[in-house]
Amino acid sequence: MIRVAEEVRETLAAGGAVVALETTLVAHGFPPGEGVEVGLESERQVRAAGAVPATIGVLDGQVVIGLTESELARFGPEARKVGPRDLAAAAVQGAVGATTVGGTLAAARAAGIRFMGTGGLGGVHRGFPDPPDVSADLAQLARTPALVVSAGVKSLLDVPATAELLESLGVPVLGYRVDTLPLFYAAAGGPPVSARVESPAEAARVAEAHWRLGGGGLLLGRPPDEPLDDVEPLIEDALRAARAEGVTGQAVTPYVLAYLHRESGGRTLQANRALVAQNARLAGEIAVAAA
Ligand code: PSU
Ligand code: MN
Repeated sequence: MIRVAEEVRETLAAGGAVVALETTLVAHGFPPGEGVEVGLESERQVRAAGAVPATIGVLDGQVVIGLTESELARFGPEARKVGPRDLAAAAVQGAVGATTVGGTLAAARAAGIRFMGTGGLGGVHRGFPDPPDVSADLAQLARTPALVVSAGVKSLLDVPATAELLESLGVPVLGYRVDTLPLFYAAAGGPPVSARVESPAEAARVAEAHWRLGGGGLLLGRPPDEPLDDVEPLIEDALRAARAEGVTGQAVTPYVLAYLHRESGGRTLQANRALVAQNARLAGEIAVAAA
């Protein structure tokens, strides 16, 4: 049921550097067609760092670890959004399953991959909605020995609540050359990190030590190189629109991202593309340092 691409399998067997990449942002985080470009650019960044990319998704009854380019092209807006709980059903039912950070981590753990790059981690949604909405990314990260590089937590969430929950779950929140967790588009203003690291090698050493101590996942926040500091009012508009239209659950994040991409005249789209690539690059550098 799990298919690991030959290059990924051989690299892992030799103790080499492999970086897991997700497919939810490919299918649901960008306008149709553009997501695939973002996914391919992430793979190029991982390779430029000297590591092997393993883009993960569910296809033709299998959890595929290391999608080919033509397979990745099948992850469009009609793909199912697949968190940790959805992997098995998506595989058995032959769905095209775009894995979230949590879904990707669950599959990566099965293959022994320890590093991942993404845009922003999911977390606690704002306003404590009824029913409450907390991304499965958090629980899966807590139980998976892997380091995820992201631009922090997506700022459409309740970021302080998410940071508190990460602490409760025992997940180290590292800052890459910063003392506070980046806010996805914005670089500053987030909660303090639990430790700051200055280099890929230091991040790798902290992760290895955490795992030797029996720990699970770690989050490493890398601020975007060209942050946007004025998106918050638009985020509030987007969340209001989502509520007014009755958008809930798994649909909220894609709805809000699409709203922002549209209403910002493409500025958030450009920023999101860039930060995903930057995070993939850094995840590759850390995987190489660890190897
Ligand atoms: N990063 C992005 N765009 C995205 C995501 C991350 O730049 O679309 C996705 C990830 O797959 C993450 C998901 O796991 O958003 C969180 O969705 P939810 O809040 O429904 O768990
Ligand atoms: Mn949710």
